[in-house]
Amino acid sequence: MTESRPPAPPKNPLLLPRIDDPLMAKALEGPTAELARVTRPDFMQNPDSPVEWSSQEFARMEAEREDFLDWQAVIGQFDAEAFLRDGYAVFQGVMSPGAVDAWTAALQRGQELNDRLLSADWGAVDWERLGRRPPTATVDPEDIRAALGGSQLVPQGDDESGVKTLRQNSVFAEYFSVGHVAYLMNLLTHPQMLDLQRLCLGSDTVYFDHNQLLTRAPGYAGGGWHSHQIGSGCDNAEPVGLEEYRRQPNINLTLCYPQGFSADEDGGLKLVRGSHLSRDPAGCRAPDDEALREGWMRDREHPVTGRLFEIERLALPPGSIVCCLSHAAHAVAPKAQERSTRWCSLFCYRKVDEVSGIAQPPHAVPPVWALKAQRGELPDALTQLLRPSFDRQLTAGRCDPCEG
Ligand SMILES: O=C(O)CCC(=O)C(=O)O
Ligand SMILES: [Fe+2]
Repeated sequence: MTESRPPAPPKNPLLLPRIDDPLMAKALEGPTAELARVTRPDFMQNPDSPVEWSSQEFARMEAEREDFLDWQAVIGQFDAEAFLRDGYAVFQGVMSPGAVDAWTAALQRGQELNDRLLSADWGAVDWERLGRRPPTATVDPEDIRAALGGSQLVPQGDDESGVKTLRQNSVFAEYFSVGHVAYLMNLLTHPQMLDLQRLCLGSDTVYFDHNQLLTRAPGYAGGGWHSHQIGSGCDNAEPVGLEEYRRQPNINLTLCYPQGFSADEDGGLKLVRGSHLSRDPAGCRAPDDEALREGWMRDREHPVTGRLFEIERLALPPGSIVCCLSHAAHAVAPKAQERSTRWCSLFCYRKVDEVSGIAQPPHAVPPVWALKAQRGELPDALTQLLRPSFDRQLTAGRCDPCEG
């Protein structure tokens, strides 16, 4: 076998100075409607998916839109100083009752679509029009079975079986779920969502970074401790003071739990106050609580309050949201077999680097959406949010979200 394994497709192809791969170049040349069609194979049975919407459908979405947050409750529970100092803010029960129901239904629908792709014959995908040769391997059926009903479970070491291609193009509904389910698309550009981002990031201009379904089904083994990079030279760097930290191109992980969760064996979120200030995504990793306490957390204290680092296991009522800065240490509790699925939607936005004025490229905008935005085919608010996925001036020539 002389053929090399296919690398993952580039993250932000429109930011590249040129595209060397002829198949990829061809996929990005044609009408966006054609590429959109390829990302929704017939077996998905989702003809109304937002990636195929016309401007009328976006207009209808905006006209019919209702508040999804009790804004007074949001403001009442938010303390900007504490958010910056602790790295996260918890908003309990702030969704409107209508939003709790609509959001839950939207996540169930997204999961159903994700499972549909998992169960399908990927030979029916038009790989060449997605910009690559058809895969030479398939995912082990046992791995497929184990991934059904949950998120982030399909193995994706390389792109031999095409998983990364399907992920980056949001053929999987769990990645860029807003492109599959109308209610989620409505939230992406919703004025209240953008106000929440401005409130947390302390910036009038905010950009989209990535969006996922985070479904944790009964039997989920739990997610280890980690934090996420923001790029721009701010990762794995020396700690800085609060004001300097605020000026970084921070990412606000907005974790939305329409049905909430309890603290024990329920797929709940765990966090460590003040851990973001260490700016250490490379070092801040552990498979479980014990390992984090014995390892990374040991002898570390909150640099502002002086309190020893502690693991906080959240318990949230329905309609709750957690906003968390990317560098904050977080993990997910296991989900016991007898409990019901934990539903969550992740919406991430970021600000520009206040010192350099540079916007970092996004972690995950599917090429078809970047292309639509670049060609002026989307509503203004959405084009603006997606601008760092195609505007080389704004990103100062950077292509990678984690570039320094
Ligand atoms: O499932 C969760 O609550 C958080 C997941 C997470 O940390 C991630 O997707 O990076
Ligand atoms: Fe995470």
